[in-house]
Amino acid sequence: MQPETRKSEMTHFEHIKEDFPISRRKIHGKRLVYLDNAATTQKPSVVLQAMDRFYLVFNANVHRGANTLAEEATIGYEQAHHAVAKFVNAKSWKEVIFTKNTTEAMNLLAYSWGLNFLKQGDEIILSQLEHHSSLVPWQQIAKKTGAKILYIPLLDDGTLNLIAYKNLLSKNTKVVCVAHVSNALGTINDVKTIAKLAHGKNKDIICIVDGAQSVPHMKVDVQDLDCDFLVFSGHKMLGPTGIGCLIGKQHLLEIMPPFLYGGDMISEVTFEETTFNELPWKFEAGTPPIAEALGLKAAIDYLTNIGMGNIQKHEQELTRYAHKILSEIPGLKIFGPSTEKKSGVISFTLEGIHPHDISTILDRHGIIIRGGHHCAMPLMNLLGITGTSRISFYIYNTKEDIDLVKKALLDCQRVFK
Ligand code: C6P
Repeated sequence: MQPETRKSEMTHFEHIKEDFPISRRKIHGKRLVYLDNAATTQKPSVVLQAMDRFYLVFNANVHRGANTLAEEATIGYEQAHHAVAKFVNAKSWKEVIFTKNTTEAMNLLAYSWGLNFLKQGDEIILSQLEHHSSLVPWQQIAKKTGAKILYIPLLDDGTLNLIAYKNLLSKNTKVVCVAHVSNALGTINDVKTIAKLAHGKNKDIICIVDGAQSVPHMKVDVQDLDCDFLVFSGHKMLGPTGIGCLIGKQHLLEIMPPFLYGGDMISEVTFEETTFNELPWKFEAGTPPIAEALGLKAAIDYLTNIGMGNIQKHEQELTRYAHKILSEIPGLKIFGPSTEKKSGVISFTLEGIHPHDISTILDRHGIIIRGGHHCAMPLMNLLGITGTSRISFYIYNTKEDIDLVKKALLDCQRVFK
């Protein structure tokens, strides 16, 4: 089904699976039920075709040659920046920098902004919900600069304690970095208020939003959030692996030194000196992910055509249904907040059965989920557990998928009785 036909039947999500070739796949003879979308999503034909078309029709390097192929590749690559800018309402496409993924975007910030602008006694505020891709780079930069990390505590209901956060803000605060949505609990954090409180304290505090689990699932508007930086990954939003985004306010990107050095990020080089290229190329050294950028643009067009509001509504409905259905299983405990405060991520434990065993049994039913610490080990320690089982939804999931999960979990209990 072509995405153009979708607009008139926008909320008819049951047909969306047809756009995804992998949905015809069988696992152990059962139809594939893919519920590990927080890890990575499946790809629709339009994304695969956009990447194929690049290699089949106009494969060339960008910015490097006055020839038809290079011109077409360059135009396509730049259009992808424009598409991302529009998708998250960045002020300019120059504020869009392509990285490898969220992790690389966060490292770029930590090494370029953190290492150069932080000093002994400065404070970085993270939350107890953060993914290792925020925790680890900022811990390393804190060690190198003598800055201190403070954590916004988690409340019993799985949301962040914003009163405690307010009290953590001080004249020493230089960075606030929080995930918009927790990949481990599904909590939607009020990053707009978090940024507003920080900037109210001191307009120069750098507010970073980790949008890895929000940008694919809801409308995210960087100007509305008034965050200084937003990071996310293409592969979690129907796009290919190998491309992620850093969105940053232009005046901040202008004063930051490059993270990687080499070709394409320069303006002029002598044997002694180098001047750097303008934004965004200053931060995109070497041959960039061209096919991946075209794939990401196709994914954005596809998502936009469905409508981010419709996608969020669909996932909310699935989340409410899953809470109801899974809560009927004896010994099953769901972690994280109530359904109004969470996105389509459901983390749970099943009494007496290890998450890895649950993943294995569900796989035999054709159901792909994730079990473990979800790259949030400090959070798991705080909760007094080693890990959870996690199902995470996207546009192609249905209530029937959730019914199948319930059936498989009951089977798990029979196996481990
Ligand atoms: N989470 C999961 O939950 P990368 O690997 O760079 O594309 O994304 C890193 C990342 C950063 N922040 C959040 C909130 C995330 O959820 C993730 C990735 C995956 O299954 C892998 S642990």
